[in-house]
Amino acid sequence: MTDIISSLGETLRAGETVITGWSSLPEPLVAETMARAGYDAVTLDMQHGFHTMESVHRGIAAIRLAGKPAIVRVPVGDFAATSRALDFGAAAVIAPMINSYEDARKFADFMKLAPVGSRSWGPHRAMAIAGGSDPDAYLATANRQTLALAMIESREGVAELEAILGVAGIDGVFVGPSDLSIALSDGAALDPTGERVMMVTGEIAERVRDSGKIAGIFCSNVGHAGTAMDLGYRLIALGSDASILRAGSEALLEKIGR
Ligand code: 3PY
Ligand code: MG
Repeated sequence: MTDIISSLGETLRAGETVITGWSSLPEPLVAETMARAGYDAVTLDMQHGFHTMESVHRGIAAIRLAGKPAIVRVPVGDFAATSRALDFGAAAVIAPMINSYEDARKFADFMKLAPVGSRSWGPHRAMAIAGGSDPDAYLATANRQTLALAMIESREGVAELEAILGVAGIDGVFVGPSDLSIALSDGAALDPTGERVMMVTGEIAERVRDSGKIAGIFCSNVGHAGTAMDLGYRLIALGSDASILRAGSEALLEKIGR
């Protein structure tokens, strides 16, 4: 495989920061535009965004065309979709609501080829868009080069963090501050940058650092992203296509008095 697949893992493992755009609109040209605008990676969201397997496989190719790695967030519990995202050339997959050791094991099992997991063979598209066709090379490198990122966004997930991080085949975590804020407040508040969530976010970063794995997080604004980076997060999701389009449209219309 060429380094377009491997670069994301290597960059993050080297401690460098990766800023990913967040694509919820299921149009490959939008994801490609974000990649060309300068994001280090683009994440296609199948959980809350409108992406489907169809737009994911086209979106990955479009992001790759712009020379950037693609990340896919699958729907809750849809572990079969994780293998398909890898087959289509995703450099990393984010699985939401990983709340237990068992969830993490299942996720890793679908993400990793033997002997780590039991992912079924079929990365023909992934090899093609990486510009290679050497199955032996893919088999030898895919488990390390493609990343399984477990979302920590519940009380159970935080409590089980060490066990989740201990699963072979889990490369890191990705914090969901919105769900975490609802969980930590027992449903009283959606406050992704609140004091309580930020404290737990800091604790998670420390525990991930001790494990030697990768820490990522969804950030709601630039200030949040700066704090997350200071805490040690290296994969930072900042800015969704829909919100950028809306904010840009509003700013333009305001300038012309509308
Ligand atoms: C959360 O903040 O809960 C997320 O899942 C971010 O997308
Ligand atoms: Mg969430």
